[in-house]
Amino acid sequence: MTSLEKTLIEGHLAVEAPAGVPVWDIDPYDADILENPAAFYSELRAKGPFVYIPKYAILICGRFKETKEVFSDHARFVSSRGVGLVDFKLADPWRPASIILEVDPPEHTHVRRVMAKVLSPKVMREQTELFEALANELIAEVVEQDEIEAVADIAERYPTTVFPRILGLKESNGQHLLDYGAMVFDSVGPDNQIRRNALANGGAVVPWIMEQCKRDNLVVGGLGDEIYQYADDGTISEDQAGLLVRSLLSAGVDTTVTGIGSLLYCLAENPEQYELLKQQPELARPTFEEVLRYTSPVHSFFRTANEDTEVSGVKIQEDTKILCLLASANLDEEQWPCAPDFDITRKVKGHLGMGVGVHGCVGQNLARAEVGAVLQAILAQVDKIEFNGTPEWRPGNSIRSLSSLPIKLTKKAA
Ligand code: OVM
Repeated sequence: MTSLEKTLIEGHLAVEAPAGVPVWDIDPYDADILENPAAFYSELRAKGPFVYIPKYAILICGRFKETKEVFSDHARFVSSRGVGLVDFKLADPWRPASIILEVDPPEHTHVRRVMAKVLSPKVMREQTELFEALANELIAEVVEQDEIEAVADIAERYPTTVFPRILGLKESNGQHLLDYGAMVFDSVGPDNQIRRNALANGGAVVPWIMEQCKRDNLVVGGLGDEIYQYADDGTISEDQAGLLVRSLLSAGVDTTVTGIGSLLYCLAENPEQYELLKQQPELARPTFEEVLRYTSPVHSFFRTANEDTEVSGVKIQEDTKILCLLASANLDEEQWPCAPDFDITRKVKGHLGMGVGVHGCVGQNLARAEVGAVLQAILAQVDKIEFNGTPEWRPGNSIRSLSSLPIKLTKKAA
C-alpha cells in the first residue's frame, strides 16, 4: 500500500489505537477544555500513560514521565515532521518550516547554537537596565489607574514595547506581532475555528512580518542584526538569518505576553503568596518558575514517531502523532506534591513550561529577563494586587492565555 492509499486526517496518517491503550471519545481542542483544562488533565492522567483520540487518530499523553520522555527523545519522536497535527512528510505546512523548531539533529544543532549565542544570558544581562527602565515606567503609569485591564495594559504592552527594541525592529506594530504569534501557535492545532480565525489575519500580517525580517529593516546592534552577523562570517546563510529573525518574531511575543498575564493572575489569586514574596524578594525567580509550572503558557506541542517503538509498555507505530500535554505534566501529582497549589517556595526545577531537551526554549533567558523586570517593578511599586472582575481565558490551540484580567493595584506607600 502506498501512502496515498492510506487515510489522512488533519494532514497526518490515521493510525489505529495501539493494543491496551484506552480510547477516549473527546476533543482536546474543545473550547471549554482549552479554557479550563484541569479536569480534563486529571482524567487523562488517571486513564494511563497514553490515550487514543479517535477524532484525530492521535495519541495524547499527560503524565510527567511519558510526556518528558516523548518530548525530549528527538531521535524517536521527531520535530521535523511538524510539531502540530500536520505531518510535513505528507502535507505542506502553512508557511515554510522553521529552521530551528521544525528540524532535528544533526541539522538542528548548528542553527540552535547560533540562536543560543544571540540569546545568551550574558547578552540579556547587558540589557537589564533597558528591561527595568521600561518596566518601571509602565508600572508607574498603571499603578495610578483605578482599574486596569491587565492583558492590554500590562501583559501585551510590555513585550510589544521592549521586544522590538531588543530585536532592533526599525518599524514596529504590536498588533501585527500579536496576530502573527496567534497564527503560529494556533496553527499547531486542528483545522478548527480557532485556527481558521488566526490564519484569516495572514493577508496583512505575513507580508509585514517577512519584511521586518530583512536586514535593512533591522537596527545595527539589535538581536536581529546579531543574527545577520553570523551570515556575514559564513556560519549560516543570509536566508537562514532571515528565517531565524522570523523565529524570534514567531515565538517571542505571545509567549511572554502570556507569561506576564499569568504571573499577575497567580499573584492576584494567591495574595498570601504575594505577601510572602514582598518579604522575600529573592523568591522572584522561583515565583516565575512556579507560574510556568502552574499555568504552562504553551500547553502542548506534538511530536511524530519516526520509527516503531515502545514507551512504558505501549507499542507506538511509526507515523503516529503524539500530543504532549506539557501543562498536564506540570500538574501531575506523582511529580509535584500538592500540584494544584500555587506555591512559590516549592522545588519547581524540571518543570516542562519551557519544554525539555534539545528543543527547550532557546529564548528562555530573554523571557526571564522580561518577566523578571516586570516583577521587580511591581515589587518596588505595588503593595497589593486584587481581581477587579472575573478573569477570562482565551481558548488557544497551543497557548493558554488570558483574554481579560481586570485588576486593581494598590500603590506602595512612599
Ligand atoms: C519558530 C518557532 C519557535 C518556537 C515556537 C514557535 C510554534 C515557533 O521557530 O518559528 O511557535
